[in-house]
Amino acid sequence: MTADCLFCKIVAGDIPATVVHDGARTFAFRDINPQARTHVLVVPKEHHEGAAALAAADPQLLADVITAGAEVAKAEGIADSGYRLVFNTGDDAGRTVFHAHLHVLGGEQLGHFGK
Ligand code: DGP
Repeated sequence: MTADCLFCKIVAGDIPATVVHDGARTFAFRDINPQARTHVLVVPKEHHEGAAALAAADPQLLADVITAGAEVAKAEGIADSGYRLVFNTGDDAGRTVFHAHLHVLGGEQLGHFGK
């Protein structure tokens, strides 16, 4: 756990959250400011700054985060209709929390870019 990291505190249970998955190395909870009908954040329990840092340090753990995202989507009932997995990176993406986290978004028709 890293002091002053919001998501480390949520994983530790020091800050309340609506937990939807508690695995060996991964953890998931509902986003406090949902951007879709279903919006869950999947995090590694260990602190890693972001997706690329996690990939470099522990590629298996990054794979575990993505697998947990797919399992959450299934448990939330959105696997068949489709969903989005997102890692925000940098200011233009509006990133605010510097503990790697995967957004699982779905439960409705999502806006599409490039069309
Ligand atoms: P990002 O923009 O990718 O850094 O996403 C951070 C997300 O974290 C954002 O969608 C809102 C969510 N969030 C921020 N603070 C809290 C909190 O205290 N609890 C929960 N459940 N989610 C939070």
